Amino acid sequence: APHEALIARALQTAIANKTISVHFQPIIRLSDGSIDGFEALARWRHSEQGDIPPDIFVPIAEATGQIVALGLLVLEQALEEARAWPRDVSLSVNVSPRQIAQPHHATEMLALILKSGIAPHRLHLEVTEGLLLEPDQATLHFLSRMRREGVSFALDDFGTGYSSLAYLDQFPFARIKLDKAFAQRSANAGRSAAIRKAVSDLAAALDMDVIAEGLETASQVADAVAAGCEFGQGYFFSRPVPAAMVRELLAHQF
Ligand code: G
Ligand code: G
Ligand code: MN
Ligand code: NA
Repeated sequence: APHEALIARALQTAIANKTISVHFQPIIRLSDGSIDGFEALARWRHSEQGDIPPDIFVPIAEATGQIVALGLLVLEQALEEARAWPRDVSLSVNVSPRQIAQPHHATEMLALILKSGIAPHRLHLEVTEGLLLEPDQATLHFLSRMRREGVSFALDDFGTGYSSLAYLDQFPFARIKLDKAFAQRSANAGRSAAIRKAVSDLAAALDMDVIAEGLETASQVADAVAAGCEFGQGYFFSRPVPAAMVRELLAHQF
């Protein structure tokens, strides 16, 4: 569509000029309300169009291949910000399957990590479904190389696709991010509670932690705790915030 072509062209400029910024949303340890880390989320404020949401520009960047440069830019900026955080605070960054399938992408990411001085074990790469559907050599190489360097992986939006269990069988994710759809109480509260509990038990059996996403209310937090989820994320704790506000969140905790 011509609209998408225009956005792709503007995005090219934004990436080149590094006018994409990064916001951060805390990931909370549900046992004590402390902050485990922050997920980096790309933000684009266009000089004329105003905020363009990632739901719009990320899929376009994926379609055009710009996601590779965009992903590296987001990683670089997020790592730069994380340098100011306490050393035990983790950083989660989203990566698209298209990035990972890129030859030499591991080398490029590792160069940024090294340059930042951030310990690789503090970094969690969030990947969504599609990644391991038909993994090619480049993808498998990326995953094993990054893991060897100490980087962790989280399976994002878990439960919304059709083959999530196959991914869990093929690759040792450290974390599962239970999609926000499962935070909402459905018409039958007992059923949604059973699903949360089953995912949490599955994760425990596979030695993975669960992050309950999209927690907006105290009762949703209570439900996640009851299911045995270690971590939570959502508007109840905080919306994604500009980098400058991370310090305040760390001072305040939950
Ligand atoms: O930021 P928001 O909460 O609106 O995110 C919307 C979608 O865009 C989510 O699916 C999120 O994973 C994705 N997204 C945000 N930032 C990035 C990014 O830096 N890289 C990738 N691949 N996806 C991102
Ligand atoms: O797909 P991914 O999980 O990477 O993206 C996170 C997305 O979820 C972002 O768009 C973020 O703004 C959004 N988000 C974070 N917390 C909440 C929440 O509590 N409720 C809803 N509806 N969306 C949330
Ligand atoms: Mn994510
Ligand atoms: Na998610």
